[in-house]
Amino acid sequence: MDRPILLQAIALLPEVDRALLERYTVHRLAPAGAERDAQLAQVGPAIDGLVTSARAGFDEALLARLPNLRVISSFGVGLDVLDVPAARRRGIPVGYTPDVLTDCVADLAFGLLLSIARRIPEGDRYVRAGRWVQQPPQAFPLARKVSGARLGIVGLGRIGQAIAQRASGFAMDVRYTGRRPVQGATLPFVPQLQELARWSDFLVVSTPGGADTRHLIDAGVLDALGPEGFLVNIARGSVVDEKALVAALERRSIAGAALDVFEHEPSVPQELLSLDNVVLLPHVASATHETRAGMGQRVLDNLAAFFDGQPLPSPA
Ligand code: 8YV
Repeated sequence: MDRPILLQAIALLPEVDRALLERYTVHRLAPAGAERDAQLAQVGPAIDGLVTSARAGFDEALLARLPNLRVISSFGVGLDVLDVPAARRRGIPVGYTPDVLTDCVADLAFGLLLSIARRIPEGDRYVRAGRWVQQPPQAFPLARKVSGARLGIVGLGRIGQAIAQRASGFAMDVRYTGRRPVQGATLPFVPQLQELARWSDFLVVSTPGGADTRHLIDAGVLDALGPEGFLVNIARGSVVDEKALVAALERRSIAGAALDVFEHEPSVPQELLSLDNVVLLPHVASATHETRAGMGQRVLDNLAAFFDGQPLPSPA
């Protein structure tokens, strides 16, 4: 059989890129503009498979340039920038990488929660700046206890459930909201997000992104969370109305926020950079050697299954 021809929208791990080259002929997608246009005019009709990611995604316009495309394999669990319905209309299966990143994302949610509650990055800055040894001494402020606190989870999917599991180790009282109660879940379901926010000491966002959840966390939810409440977001920046969040943090109408994701990555609002009651990370929830290797393997497995005539192990 001829080597299948792939279009690769984004560089993955070096070992995954090497594995792709071993089995396939790979074209790296050129930067948007005239160069990409020329590339797609030339190789578009020959492409069998598209390799992309939860960040690079794909849209209908790109699919239109790939008239013989047969499979798509995406690195990541998020589908918000992948036009899966457009692929479905053409009967093109889309593979993605759920499960393998659940633990790391849930771990980081907890890392963020502990960081903001216990002022860990703030304490680190305090020690480095020499304020601990300063004369007269400058007291480090007291923090918020995590064990036994109330945790509200917005979206009890795979990742939300893994966060709840970790919370049980901290003897936290956990409730959740979502579109509907999750079958088999024993945690209390709170239908109204604002009601959950009002109840919560920590509100963790673990919903998918996309149009359905855009600005779900708005000024009303933040008001309900209140001056003692903390927001943690490991989902998508789009789920939080960032302007409302900045306003709430500046007014101290919520206690703090710990964020791995932002509305317009990689740009982070200037106001957040100067606040002490926030912890900011550069979208790294899945970024460990182990998990990224697992995600890369899933990208390869989805492609290999397709070209071997098998169903995709992780179809979207
Ligand atoms: C990745 C993610 O950082 O899987 C996702 O949806 O957001 C992260 O795991 C990234 O999107 C991979 O490209």
